[in-house]
Amino acid sequence: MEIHSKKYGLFLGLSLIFTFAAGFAIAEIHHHEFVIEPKAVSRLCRTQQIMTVNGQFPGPTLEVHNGDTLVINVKNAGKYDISLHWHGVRQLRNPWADGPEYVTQCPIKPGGSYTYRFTIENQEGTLWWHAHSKWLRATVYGALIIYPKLGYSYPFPKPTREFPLILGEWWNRDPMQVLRQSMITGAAPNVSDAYTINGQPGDLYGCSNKDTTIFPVEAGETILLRIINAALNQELFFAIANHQMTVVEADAAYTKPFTTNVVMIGPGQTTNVLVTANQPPGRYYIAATAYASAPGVAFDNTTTTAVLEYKSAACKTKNGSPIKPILPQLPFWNDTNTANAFTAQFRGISEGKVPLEIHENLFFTVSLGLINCSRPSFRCQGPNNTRFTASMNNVSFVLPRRNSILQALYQNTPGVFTTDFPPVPPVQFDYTGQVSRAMWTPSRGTKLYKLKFGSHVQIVLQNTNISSIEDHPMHLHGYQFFVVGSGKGNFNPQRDPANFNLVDPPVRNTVGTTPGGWVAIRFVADNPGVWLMHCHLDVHIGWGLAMAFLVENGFGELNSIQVPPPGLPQC
Ligand SMILES: *[C@@H]1O[C@H](CO)[C@@H](O)[C@H](O)[C@H]1NC(C)=O
Ligand SMILES: *[C@@H]1O[C@H](CO)[C@@H](O)[C@H](O)[C@H]1NC(C)=O
Ligand SMILES: *[C@@H]1O[C@H](CO)[C@@H](O)[C@H](O)[C@H]1NC(C)=O
Ligand SMILES: *[C@@H]1O[C@H](CO)[C@@H](O)[C@H](O)[C@H]1NC(C)=O
Ligand SMILES: *[C@@H]1O[C@H](CO)[C@@H](O)[C@H](O)[C@H]1NC(C)=O
Ligand SMILES: *[C@@H]1O[C@H](CO)[C@@H](O)[C@H](O)[C@H]1NC(C)=O
Ligand SMILES: *[C@@H]1O[C@H](CO)[C@@H](O)[C@H](O)[C@H]1NC(C)=O
Ligand SMILES: [Cu+2]
Repeated sequence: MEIHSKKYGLFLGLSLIFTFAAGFAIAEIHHHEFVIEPKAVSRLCRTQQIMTVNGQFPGPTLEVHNGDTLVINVKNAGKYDISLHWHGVRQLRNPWADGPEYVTQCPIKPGGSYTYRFTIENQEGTLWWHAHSKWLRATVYGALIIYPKLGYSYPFPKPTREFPLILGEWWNRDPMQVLRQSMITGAAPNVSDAYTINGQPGDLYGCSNKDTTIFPVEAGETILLRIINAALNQELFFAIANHQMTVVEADAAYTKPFTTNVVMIGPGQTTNVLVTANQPPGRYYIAATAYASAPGVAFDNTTTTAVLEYKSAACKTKNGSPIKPILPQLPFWNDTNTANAFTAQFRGISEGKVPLEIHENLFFTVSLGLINCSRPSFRCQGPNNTRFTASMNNVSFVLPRRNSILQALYQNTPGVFTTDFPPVPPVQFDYTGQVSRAMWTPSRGTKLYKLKFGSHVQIVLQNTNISSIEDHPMHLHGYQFFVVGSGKGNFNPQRDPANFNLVDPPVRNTVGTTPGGWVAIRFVADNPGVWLMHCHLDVHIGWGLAMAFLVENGFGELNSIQVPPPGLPQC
């Protein structure tokens, strides 16, 4: 790996196969030009300008093998600052390529460019990439598919066909305007107008259906669907009429296979499922709709569809009208039991890898909140003249404005961040019970938590009932982690660890904190850098539901952050 990452610079501009000296594995370098540009697209019978990559929506699918290097030159021909994040890629010692604006880099200004260079090291499966600036990821996203190294195969029978299946969320407005309005008013932003599958809402929206996404299958074959939830603010239930799904991988980590009729997938998560076309040849809806865990909170209650279409099926009835596909049964929008039952089935294939001795025992609350206004005002249109906010351990995360955290760290620039993020909540309370209204307003800050290189970390993420109980899909940059336990109510440090799965827990990069419950994760802090941890509902990250880790360098160059790449944008 080291030889590789040092040498690829020599070959810039050439697209060639690079062979390791050892001669065993062949790693390829993939060069891509990504031009961020506005494009007029029509959905729900309206045409509007959206931000795209190379005019494509969804953006280009990147297909690589484990061990390959990507060199992606991003040119910003749009009107907004932007940065791109390679969601789930570990970026070992290379936080410079991670992407969240003001965290690991300054954004790419309109007219500017930045080349992301990174190598996939020991990861395979489905990941994705997306904008990590404000709400631009509403339309700037695409799949990142990592195949096993050449000569290696999946730990399940090879499917005859594979499809990326990206779930998205669509507004009949520029999403940046929707965000802007909510930032002015302090109220919750408008919910979306549609969900999409590979960019198309499907034909339940009372609009032209000719663009519905079709997944063609031969009767009898087994296909792989690489499901990605790229929705901005909504966890989703997903099902295929009359077809069972076998889950084999999630967040680029293989799982013990299990069969299910419904998938629950949070923004940021991916789930690979095998589907066997074992039904009478026909047309079957693939559908997704909201899993909305917060009682009384508005959400987009529509349903997006695509069609699983048997090639041998008749498309028209005898009189020429199209055959209406069968709709799958989807759970009710507040069906937390079904969501939890699905998630509980995950088992990893990571026997013997889970850290058992813990050096850093962290306990983080994840909360919404409200800021009181002294008097009614246009800027306080949250409930009872408030503004919405959110926090972890009662700190609402504030992005720096004048520098990125990583650049400030590297240049020793003071005043950009502090390293006093609390390891436990500053005040203990009944997290999931009735919380005194006086405690609903967090403090603000750009606080990081420092981790020693190589330390074994456990984090219990505790959901709270501040302002509302709601599932938060929590994403950690730069790492994959073991999900060792979860439960209802308040975490009990005496009783609950006894039930942890330390044998074959699932490995993920994004995990839900069940509404009114907790989830425990573990990882080894072997990747130095600044790594954001945040709720992947963009509405919540905007309110401050985030923190960041500063993982210190280990001993020697091989355990330290690489030097910054050329052309890193400055603020
Ligand atoms: C949000 O929804 C309200 C009510 O439907 C509407 O008046 C407003 O224009 C919408 N704002 C945006 C930015 O779409
Ligand atoms: C969705 O919400 C709207 C407005 O609240 C309501 O009129 C409609 O019946 C709901 N639709 C479904 C499918 O629940
Ligand atoms: C879900 O919502 C329905 C209708 O609003 C309600 O009757 C039901 O009790 C709710 N279920 C749960 C588990 O909250
Ligand atoms: C708003 O105020 C009303 C009346 O005082 C109260 O019943 C309600 O719970 C308050 N809502 C919130 C979110 O504070
Ligand atoms: C959560 O807090 C609300 C008040 O904001 C309260 O009505 C509700 O009972 C609480 N839920 C639980 C499980 O205690
Ligand atoms: C905000 O206002 C509510 C009453 O609406 C009050 O109960 C609460 O203590 C106030 N919070 C703060 C932090 O002042
Ligand atoms: C959060 O901090 C604020 C400001 O110090 C305080 O008023 C509030 O009670 C704290 N809330 C919690 C949940 O600790
Ligand atoms: Cu959240």
